[in-house]
Amino acid sequence: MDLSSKINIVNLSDVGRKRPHNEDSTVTDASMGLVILADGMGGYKAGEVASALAVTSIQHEISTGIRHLKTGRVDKVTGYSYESLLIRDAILYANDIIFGTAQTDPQCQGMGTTIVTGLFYNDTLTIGYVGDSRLYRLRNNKLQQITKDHSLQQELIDRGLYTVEEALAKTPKNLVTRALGIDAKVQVDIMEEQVLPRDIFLLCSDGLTDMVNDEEIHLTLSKYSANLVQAGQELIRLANSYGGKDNISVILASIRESYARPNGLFNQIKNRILDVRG
Ligand SMILES: [Mn+2]
Repeated sequence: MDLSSKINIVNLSDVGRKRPHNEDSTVTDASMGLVILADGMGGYKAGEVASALAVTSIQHEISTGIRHLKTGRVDKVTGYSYESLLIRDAILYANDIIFGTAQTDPQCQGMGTTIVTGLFYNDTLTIGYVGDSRLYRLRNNKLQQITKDHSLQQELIDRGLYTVEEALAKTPKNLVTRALGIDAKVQVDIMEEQVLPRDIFLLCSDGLTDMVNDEEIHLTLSKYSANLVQAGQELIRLANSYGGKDNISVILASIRESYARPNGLFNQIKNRILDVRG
């Protein structure tokens, strides 16, 4: 199913005002409903290598894997859709590649990257992520952060040691507690969200969220909801106007209409028969 007429996707990345390179990488495929954003870290240009390896390998794994996927089915062990498992496995595979490269290439030693991967299918969005790049949703004029940062700040808040305000004031920014490529193993968080027409989703790197607060992101998305390119450009302009201390990447996806699978009932019955057969 080609989703490009149902979902409008925009992909923008900017080096910002202070950094010599852009170490973020983004990839989108409107037809497949695939959005991927990575924020690399590491020595001279190694961050770029890590984030690029992540987005290209994940795009490749998902676009090849989806052709053989039994859509509309749920894995009995994990309770996740097969699409979700494909995303998780693609991210784990990216971790293997980045970790392996970091071990063998001295210039890439210690490199790593965050990842947020989203796949739209059957009025659903599955998100797989590691690190502190985020996904937000604007629905009924409410902005909600869907992902939860894998960061020191967030952990201290979760453990009740700090309030949000205290954590922001007292702990260093950008200390991620999980990233791709750092270790042979990594834990990927998976979320499955129902999607409604007129929803707008935002994936972004911390170069946006460290500079522009949620309220201003909300105002900007609401104001430019009819023009995603303008919305993205305005977010990047704001981040740069507040200093642009880091690379800024923004992927926006707005839902024009339902993209439920055609012949939904037929597929449901068919899948139930397949389930009975095992
Ligand atoms: Mn960053």
